[in-house]
Amino acid sequence: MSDFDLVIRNGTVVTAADTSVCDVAVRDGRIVALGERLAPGREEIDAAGQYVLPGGVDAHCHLDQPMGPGVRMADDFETGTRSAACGGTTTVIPFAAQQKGHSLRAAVDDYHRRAEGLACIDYAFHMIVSDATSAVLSEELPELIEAGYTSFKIYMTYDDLKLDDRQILETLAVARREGAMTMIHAENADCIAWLTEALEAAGHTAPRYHADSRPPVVEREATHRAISLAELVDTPVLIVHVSGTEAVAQIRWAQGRGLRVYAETCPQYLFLTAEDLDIHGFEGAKCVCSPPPRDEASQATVWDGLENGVFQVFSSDHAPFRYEDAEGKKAAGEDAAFQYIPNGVPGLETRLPLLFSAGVLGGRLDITRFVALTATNPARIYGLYPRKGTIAVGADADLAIWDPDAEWTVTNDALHHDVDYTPYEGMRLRGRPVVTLSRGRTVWRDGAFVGEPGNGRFLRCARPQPARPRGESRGF
Ligand code: DUC
Ligand code: ZN
Ligand code: ZN
Repeated sequence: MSDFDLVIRNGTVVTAADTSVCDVAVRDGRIVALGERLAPGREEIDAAGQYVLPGGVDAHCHLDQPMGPGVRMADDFETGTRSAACGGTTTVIPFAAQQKGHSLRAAVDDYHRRAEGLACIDYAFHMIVSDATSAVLSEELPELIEAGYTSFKIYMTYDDLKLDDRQILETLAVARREGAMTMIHAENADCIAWLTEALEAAGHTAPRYHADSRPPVVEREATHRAISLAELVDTPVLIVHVSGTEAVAQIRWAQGRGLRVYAETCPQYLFLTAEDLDIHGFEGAKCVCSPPPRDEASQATVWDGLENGVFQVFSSDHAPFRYEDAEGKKAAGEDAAFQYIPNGVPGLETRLPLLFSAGVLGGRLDITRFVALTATNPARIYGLYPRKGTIAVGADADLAIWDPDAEWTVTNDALHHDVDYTPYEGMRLRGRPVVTLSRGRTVWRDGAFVGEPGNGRFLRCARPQPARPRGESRGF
């Protein structure tokens, strides 16, 4: 009787540190051996000529998040995690969002109910702190951090979410005391409100003006302020969805000074520009997200930052709203002014293939760096490592086998989310995951989803264990 449930043979096994051609053996959902000529397994996969990577960790996505009246996210835990699995991701970390005037604990409890029985892959929660009352800061937040919700996002914009500087300082102080990671959405709310009013008064309401209402300086100022507040409190922060050159310069400056400032970027800042908001009719609404995509120079800066260590994390920021839907992008009507268009683009399933094709096979990113950005670093930063994010004896058998020779075209019809479009329709890509395993169970194979809702488990996170940001100006 074989000792192994599964042996994956002769693949090029990649971690954030190394690549080596070897076999990977799995038993009871975990990796139990790595080596040459391992004993036969009850099941075998021949991965010769293919890469065996840790399953992706998508550390920033929105699933079934309650929205304002009349707006609904297209993906719940079932369709979102299904789509993620088909794109080589095996862990997602969406957000339990506190509503102003309500408790944080209530948001976490509600979010567990939304996930229950639906997730096809494992998941953890970040929290969103939108109402930093003294009860939240002194009781709920410390208790929840202790209970395994060790990261939270705060906003510097959006009226229903934003904190002012004093509240940010107080919230960061709790993060420092409790050892949590704070994610910051850095855009200046007053600048956006002022610009939006001026654009509206001039009749500039089409989707493309969304980008003009949130120019780079608005993100740059808030990024600098977020860094300064974190420096004052002396606690690490992670700046999410960084869009381009100006914000990157602030982060590089902070990292050069030795501050623990981490940064995340997303596919929309590599593959879209503000011009994608300026297409016929209302269609630009499909690419309305915040911060908005910038220009080609910013795309180049973001690529550099992925390569040189300014960025630690590459996430999707999947925020799914259907285009042809009265509760989606058109919630406020077919020709609604840009400020009423729900913000966000879908991307759970395309995140890894886009970066693999243009980054790894395009010669911009070493494959070990790809693994670091998409799996290992997010697992470390959010307290899931080494159970998730790497290939090592004892880790969960969350694996993706990639065929680097596959050539394919992105079409929304072939994706597995519940959104009716992808911003990347028609893109030609090279390389794709051919098998995804979640704790040893196959969830994606040869173009078919074969997982099951309910098999995904909730993950309590440990305190973050990030390595210091590398940032190029530190010189190593
Ligand atoms: N921006 C966010 O901050 N969250 C969801 C989507 C978006 O565009
Ligand atoms: Zn955000
Ligand atoms: Zn987001």
